[in-house]
Amino acid sequence: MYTSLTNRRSFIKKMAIMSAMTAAATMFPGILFAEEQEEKLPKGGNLDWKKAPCRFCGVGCGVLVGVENGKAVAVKGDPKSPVNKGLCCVKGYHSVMSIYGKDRLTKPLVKKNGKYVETSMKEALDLIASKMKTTIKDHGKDAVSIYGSGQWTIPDGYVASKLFKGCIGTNNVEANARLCMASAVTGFLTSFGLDEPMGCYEDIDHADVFILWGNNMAEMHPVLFSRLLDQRLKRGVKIIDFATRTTRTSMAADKSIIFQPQTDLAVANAICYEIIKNGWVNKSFVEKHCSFNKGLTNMGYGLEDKYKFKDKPEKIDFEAYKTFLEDYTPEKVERISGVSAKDIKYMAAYYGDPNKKVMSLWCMGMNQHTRGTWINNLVYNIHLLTGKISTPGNSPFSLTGQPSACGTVREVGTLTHKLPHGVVMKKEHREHAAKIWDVPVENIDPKPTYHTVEMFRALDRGDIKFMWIQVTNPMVTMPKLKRYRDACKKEGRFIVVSDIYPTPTTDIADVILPSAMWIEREGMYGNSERRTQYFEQMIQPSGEAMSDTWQIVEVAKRLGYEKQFYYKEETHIEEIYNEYRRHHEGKKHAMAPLEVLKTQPGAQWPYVDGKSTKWRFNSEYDPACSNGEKFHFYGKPDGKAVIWQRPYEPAPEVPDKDYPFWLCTGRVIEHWHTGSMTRRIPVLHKAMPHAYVELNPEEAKQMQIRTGDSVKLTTKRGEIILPASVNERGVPEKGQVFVPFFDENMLINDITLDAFCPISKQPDYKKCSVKVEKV
Ligand code: MGD
Ligand code: MGD
Ligand code: SF4
Ligand code: MOS
Repeated sequence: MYTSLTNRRSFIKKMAIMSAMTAAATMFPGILFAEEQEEKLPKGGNLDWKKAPCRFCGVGCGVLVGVENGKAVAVKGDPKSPVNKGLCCVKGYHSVMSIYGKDRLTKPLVKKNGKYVETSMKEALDLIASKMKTTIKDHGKDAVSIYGSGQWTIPDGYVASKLFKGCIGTNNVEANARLCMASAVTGFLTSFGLDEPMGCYEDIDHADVFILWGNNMAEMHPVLFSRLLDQRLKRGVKIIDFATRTTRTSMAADKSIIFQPQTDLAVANAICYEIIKNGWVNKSFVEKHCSFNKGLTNMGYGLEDKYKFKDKPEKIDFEAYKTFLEDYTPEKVERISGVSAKDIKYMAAYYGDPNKKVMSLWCMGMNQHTRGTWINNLVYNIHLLTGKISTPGNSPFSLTGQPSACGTVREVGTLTHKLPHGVVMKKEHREHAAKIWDVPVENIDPKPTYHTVEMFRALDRGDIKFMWIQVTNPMVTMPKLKRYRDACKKEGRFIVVSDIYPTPTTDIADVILPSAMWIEREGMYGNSERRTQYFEQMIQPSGEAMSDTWQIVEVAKRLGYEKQFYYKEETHIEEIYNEYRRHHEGKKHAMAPLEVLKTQPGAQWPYVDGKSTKWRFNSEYDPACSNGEKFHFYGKPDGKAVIWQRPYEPAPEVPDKDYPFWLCTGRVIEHWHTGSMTRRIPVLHKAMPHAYVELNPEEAKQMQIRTGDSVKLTTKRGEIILPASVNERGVPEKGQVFVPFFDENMLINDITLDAFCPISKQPDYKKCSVKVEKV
């Protein structure tokens, strides 16, 4: 029933005997130990406060960490940070406690005859390098891979990309942000030709209306959400929560509008229909700054292996686009979406009102979507038609989740097709990277290999034999997990996992490397608003733990790349950052010098002439604009942003008579993703001790299910039993259920679907069909 993984099970058993914990408590390794630790933390005294960005979410709050006797013992919000202005959320305040869980990994472990044996760091790194060498020799360079994270620091991702893409010559570099931000990226690229938001958090201080497109900001971006609430107190702004379920965000909003899963596509088109019909189009803006495209449709859902898809954009004109929208009158869309025509018109009227500044915000509801690229495009369409973009308060804003999904994955380019500046497919981009990396340009392969889901499928097939996993826990977070767990365990695969705690992913590793966490090393993160932030090393790493950056450097040297990995241990972060900055030189993407990051609460790229850029594509703020107009979308060759004709298409798996409910998955405020860190923080663990399935109250009553009762969920991929939650944290609509994924003992991903957006390759964790039974 509740999954429990072998080697941790024995560890738990040992601890259970030692402290005579209850059966339930044994399911949470580490947590009780952190509690003991709490007692031991020094209290009061002379704290030395040092600044850092928060370890957790993509808001990127500035925090001050209190260090005493070599230990991080307290956290407060940095009042100087323009992001959070001194505030933090529960995760931020308790973040330092996640360093001190009793079962921190402190020594490398190597699997020998099915058992983990402690070794020295030197031996473990020697083994990894020799495994990589023989794998490359026997099976070619594309048999080795690295799977990283939006929680990698910038230097971690940079050296990973340099080693794999530049030196070894394989594009087998991916990161978990594929599961998270890929649709946001392809949305930006198709609409604007350049990634990342044009606006910034300061938009919050100027906007009159906030429309949230299926993100639960009160729980997932809490400090930013408090800035919205603060504006409501000060200026009476309106907050509209447009979502598929009722959450704490809906409860705090001025209006909650619920739509059926996937139909946001239809509603966005209906809003555009209304804008045109009512004459709310900003004609001069559209004529000067926009062009119209139509893409391919019926492009599948990436379920087939080796699925190849090529979009073929076709230019169209405004009239053709207008005709296409005739299918999306509010009355027609009401029937598909469940949103009343009145509510569609209500939202359209705010977007259309020239006297209201509107900020749209979104995150995983729109990105984890089998038409994720499309729905990103469609929300940009609304802002482009009305010209509400790139000015303070008028802002389509794609929120990121992880602290450095932008900084490390999108900007450093740790995805198969990417380079720090540009893409592997383009010769001039390869030449630029090769020059800085000091490698022959022929080393860089012009063909992308595998995106994340395909990378694990390649491991399953045996095309990939070696995988190094850093700062991510895929044996909890991959969709359709069982297939990929079985793949990792296959004969002839060699898996290295760098983590700070034992997890279901370290359970499948051949080598486990203990990593230095966050302020145990030096690094930088980049947040949602293009802000790069630096943190120094404040405390000593636990045991032999080594930073992820230096682990890669050590292996690179062993593989014979001493020339490229010339960095000195004492100064390597600075050397790497300075080298990295060279990739982004120029007005469109320049990164701030390290001295600036050290003294300021971060800087926003493009950082030009000693200044951060707050609003891109607007000549008043952005020095890269050069067309002599107020706006310049210089990411596209013609300087124009694209309005895309994209239809509504249903999800790949919809409820039917055998699996009559929608299953949505996501997060809760207390826990960070797989809970490996937050479940070791006693207060957070106590507040949210285990996963559950959220049911609609009326349906729960019909099925005679009450909170705490066991409920079996079955999809085409398997089944899982969870306790019910009725009228607690969130309330799903009829015909829908919701499960958070933080609990490694109740692996919801064993039953999710691995269908993805064929353009972004980002899986849709928000929708599949499920059977719900009381057991
Ligand atoms: P989720 O819980 O993943 O959160 O932040 P969010 O995206 O805000 O998303 C759930 C929402 O998806 C649901 O409430 C539902 O309304 C919406 N949804 C479902 N189906 C659809 C659909 O068809 N269309 C649309 N538009 N919406 C739909 C995620 C973010 O949170 C991320 S990516 C990360 S990496 C961070 N993780 C994280 C965490 O683990 N814990 C905490 N406390 N905060 C976090 N912040 C970040
Ligand atoms: P995390 O728990 O963040 O989850 O998924 P993951 O990245 O897999 O994993 C981070 C790991 O790094 C933890 O094991 C932690 O202990 C370890 N760690 C912490 N600090 C360090 C360090 O400094 N070095 C090293 N080496 N390790 C460290 C997140 C992913 O999940 C994301 S971003 C999304 S958006 C997806 N969302 C999602 C969903 O909405 N629903 C479902 N069902 N599944 C999902 N999976 C995806
Ligand atoms: Fe950290 Fe995000 Fe909370 Fe800010 S909102 S304190 S960045 S987890
Ligand atoms: Mo979730 S960044 O946005 O990885």
